[in-house]
Amino acid sequence: MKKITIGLSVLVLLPLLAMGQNLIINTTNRITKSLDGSWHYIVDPYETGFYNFHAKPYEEDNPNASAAFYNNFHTNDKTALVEYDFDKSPALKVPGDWNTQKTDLFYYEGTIWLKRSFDYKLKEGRRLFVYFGAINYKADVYLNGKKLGTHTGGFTSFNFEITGIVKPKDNYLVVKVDNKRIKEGVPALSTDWWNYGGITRSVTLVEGPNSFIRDYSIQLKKGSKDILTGYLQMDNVAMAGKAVINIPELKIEQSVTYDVNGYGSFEINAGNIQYWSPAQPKLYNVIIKTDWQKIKDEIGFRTIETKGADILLNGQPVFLKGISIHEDYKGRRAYSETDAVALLSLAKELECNYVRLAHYPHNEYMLKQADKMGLMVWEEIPVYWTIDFDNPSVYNNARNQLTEAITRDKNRASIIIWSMANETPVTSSRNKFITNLAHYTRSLDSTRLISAALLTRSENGINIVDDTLGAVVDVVAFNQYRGWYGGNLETAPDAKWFCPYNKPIVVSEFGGGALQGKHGDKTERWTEEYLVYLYKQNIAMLDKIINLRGMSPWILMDFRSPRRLLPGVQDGFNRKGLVSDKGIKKQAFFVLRDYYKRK
Ligand code: GCB
Repeated sequence: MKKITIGLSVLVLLPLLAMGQNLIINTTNRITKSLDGSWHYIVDPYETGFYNFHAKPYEEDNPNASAAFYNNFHTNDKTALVEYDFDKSPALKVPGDWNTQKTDLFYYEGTIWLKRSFDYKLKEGRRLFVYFGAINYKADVYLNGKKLGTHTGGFTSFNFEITGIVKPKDNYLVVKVDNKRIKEGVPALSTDWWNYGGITRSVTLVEGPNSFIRDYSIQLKKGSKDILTGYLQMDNVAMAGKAVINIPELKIEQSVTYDVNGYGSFEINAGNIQYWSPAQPKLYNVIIKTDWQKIKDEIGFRTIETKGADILLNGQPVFLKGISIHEDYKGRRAYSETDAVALLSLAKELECNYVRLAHYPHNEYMLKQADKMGLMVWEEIPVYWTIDFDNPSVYNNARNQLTEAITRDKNRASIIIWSMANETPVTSSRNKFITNLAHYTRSLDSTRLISAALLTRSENGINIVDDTLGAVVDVVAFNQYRGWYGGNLETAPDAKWFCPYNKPIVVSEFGGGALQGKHGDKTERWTEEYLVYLYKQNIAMLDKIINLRGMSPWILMDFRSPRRLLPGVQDGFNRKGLVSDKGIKKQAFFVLRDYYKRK
């Protein structure tokens, strides 16, 4: 623990934790240098480079120990004992999961250290940050032997300032990545997706002036057709000042005052806005200017609300023709803009206007592309199945992941729903946990809808959707697997449904498995014909739910899952994709596409 004294008060600092609050947004439109590429790595299952032989972390006991891997120790002294060497170790590509890059790391869950060196001339009066798109799951980050901080959570962005540490030459950035699954994690021990380890998204150096525009929010005001509202957040201002928001196409040039903390809120009468929608995904150039900086974004404006059973986009009822998507492309973690375009183009081919990005925040390319391509988005945090709902630190972890997701993505018109959780067991601690997350989300962003993928139950042959969280969310969503995990397909269209909430219903999952290319009778599991029949019968069934306002069947592409073991069929893949992991469409793809065309 460190202590620093400010004036008369003494602050006790916990070890540095990267939290959503200091996240720099829209990094792609800033002055940056990429640190992607080849990084040397050391596999360290015993965490030898972190703990001494009595299990004490070097950083507490002896931070300069040559044996601590973050010190990247080298010497010409031939008598010295040194038991590691990054530069003689093999390399991994960053971004990228380690599992699919090296066969011997396929099932690896534990610590791997990655190192990359770089040069950087930072001019006087400028500041520099290292920004990570995502690291799964826990990251300890060091520059030139100094600890920058720790980050927990595998799917959100974070950054650390390195202004005072970076040198013109030979910096070494060392990251200890640990993807061990833990009971107190979010997610916890069990998921139905691959626990890809590594620096799975880009690493970037972000440069800015001494005071800079760190964060901003610009959206249509709730309930208004033409008022833009939001805030600007400057970092490190000496006094109150002014910034300008410029939207040339709307002839907006509005001055915004920020206070001594760098915060300024605003409302702008925007006149005649062309709203963002799937039919016309209009984005406006938005420029924020101060004396020291100018930053550009492309932002769409739209309203999203519910009225009774309807979802209204820009005041008009809309049906969410969706598909669920994992951040998995052709059997590896997706990470690039090309991957994002490939996945979302398949959704467009399917005639979707909506995608559920399951089960965690996806990379930023997905959101920026969804904005451009006109796809509405459900974004989710990995509060999945059975996490430890009684543990306050688990709540703080989930809340922090939510903060980081909303901070990064709140200016994306495509996002219409924040989802709190997936298929969590109904208990009072879970209800409290998720209700608190929902209230918290509304306090950060009052303009979007809140949902969670719930479960149904059955009583006297009736399917009942009465999870108490239904009262908390704006959109009642549930997953159901009729004809796959149970339930008869033949009689599916006659199924009866009951939901006590007069709210829109979105079926967040249904589906079944098929091996692309396997054919047979519609009653034979794993055949394409079975999946076709399952889709037809499920669609016939769900279409009769009176409040149904959308669906996102499970799932666009076959994806890796260690739970899916059947040889010759699954081989480590969840086969519920409408497209195989090789990219080939199954017949059921066209069943759903035709339904969406008709709808
Ligand atoms: C679910 C889960 C999803 C699984 C899917 C399945 O209900 O939400 O993560 O992958 O079922 O295939 O069983």
